[in-house]
Amino acid sequence: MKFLHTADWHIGQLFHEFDRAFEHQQFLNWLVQIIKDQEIDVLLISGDVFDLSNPSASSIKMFYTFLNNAVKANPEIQIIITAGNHDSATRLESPKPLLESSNIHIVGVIERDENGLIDYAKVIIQIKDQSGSIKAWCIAAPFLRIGDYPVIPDCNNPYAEGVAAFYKEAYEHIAAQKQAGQAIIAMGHLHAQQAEIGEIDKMERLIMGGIECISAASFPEEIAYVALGHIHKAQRIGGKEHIRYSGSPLPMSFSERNYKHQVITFEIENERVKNIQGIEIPMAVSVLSKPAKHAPIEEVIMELNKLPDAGENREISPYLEVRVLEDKPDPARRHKIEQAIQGKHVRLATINVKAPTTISTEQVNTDEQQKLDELNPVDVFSKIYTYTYGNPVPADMLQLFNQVTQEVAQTSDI
Ligand SMILES: [Mn+2]
Repeated sequence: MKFLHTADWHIGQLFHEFDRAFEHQQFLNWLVQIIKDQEIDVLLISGDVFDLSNPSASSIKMFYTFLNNAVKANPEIQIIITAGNHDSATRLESPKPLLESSNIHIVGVIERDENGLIDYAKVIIQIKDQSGSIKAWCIAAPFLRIGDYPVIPDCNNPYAEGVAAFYKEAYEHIAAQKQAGQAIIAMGHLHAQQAEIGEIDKMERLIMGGIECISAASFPEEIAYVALGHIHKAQRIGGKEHIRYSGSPLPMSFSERNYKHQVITFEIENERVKNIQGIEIPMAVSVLSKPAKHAPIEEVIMELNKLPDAGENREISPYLEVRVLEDKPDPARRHKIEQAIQGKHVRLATINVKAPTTISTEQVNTDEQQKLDELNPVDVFSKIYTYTYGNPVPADMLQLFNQVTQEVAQTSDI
């Protein structure tokens, strides 16, 4: 039985204001072809199908069209979809009644029974072969929020220990009814310990309040494969081949430009996993950072001039991050860059400005801890300038700033 594991599609994501519908469509077309060519029996999507909890009509349509095409590519396919932290658990689940009769399962919400206990039967999906006999069981866990996992009394880490207990109890629920020769697999949308993370993942961690990481030991040993989502870099966890992040199909930030974006396929035979393989996803649109290292604007422009000319199709022009080294503000920076890339085969996504020498906030602040109302506007301006550019404000600029503050003061006196 052949499985395909993917996650973190983030359909509907804007890349620095650019709509990515074209890229998502290319990926989904490619995936349908892979399902067909590789004769995939089970497709696992481990969360963050959409980028927003209220996806647009066109994003939803794109997803359902994909499901329809995937089923056409292999009418016997089983599809298991879980909600990530970006998805609305209830909204993702809303077509469930319609899909119940098909082989498409969506798990967004953790339900409880009349006694208030977690209803594990609702997150456990039976995977059957063409003759209808059970070949494997899947713990289809979505992103778990407070209240979704068991409460462990007197523990140091309620989240990490609660999530571990969730997988253990779900596993026991299956173990009590499964027969020999049937495998158990699990899905999860979480931050695993020792996971290598990128810029966006760090941001998410801050947004989510830096909740604790889940150790690889939280998944019972008998689980044949753990299909994870949430971290965008494809990787295995805790040195274990069978506990993996598939990674996101599209780069979500410039820091992900060197990732090998992929989906994972594996086979289940009896209770074991075999032939775990990554299939690299062709990049419809690449992300470029120019120059390789931050450089003064003159050098940057020379580098940008070397870029190839644009072809017919703007949809496939690479996204460009321009890296500029600046020791003083340059109001014409954007204009110069836009001029240089006119007619070039790139789309300007962002300008990343850096000072040659950076000063930490502490260095600027330690001389004296002053209250904001003790500082005059010129002091605040000087401190921010020094912090940003690593050198003192030039005399002419300071004079102009003084002039402005005096004018403002005079106006407010009247
Ligand atoms: Mn996520």
